[in-house]
Amino acid sequence: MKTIILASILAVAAVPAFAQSGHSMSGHGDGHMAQKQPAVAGSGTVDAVRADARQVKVTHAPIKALGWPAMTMDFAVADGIDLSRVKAGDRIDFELARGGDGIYMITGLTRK
Ligand SMILES: [Cu+2]
Repeated sequence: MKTIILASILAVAAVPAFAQSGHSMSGHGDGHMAQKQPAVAGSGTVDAVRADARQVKVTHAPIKALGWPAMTMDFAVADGIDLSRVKAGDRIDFELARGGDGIYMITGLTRK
């Protein structure tokens, strides 16, 4: 009995690991991978900048491409975007793309 229980635990543990390695390869076509979507444009006003956390809080206009209404939310910001040049109150245009975790992050940012 002990052997069977151990074997089933190993099987459960092995499945996510296998799925992870599959996800690092492109083109497996199971439909939920969205990294290849084009970037989505948005605009809004910066409410807060947390450069150390690579995050900005933005009140953005509706983003029709995503079906998002206007709202205030936190975004992660891609490496390479200089947050020292962005401050609360700035009006910005930005681009969003999904990160590896599937969550939209800011991959392009320009002040108006
Ligand atoms: Cu939003």
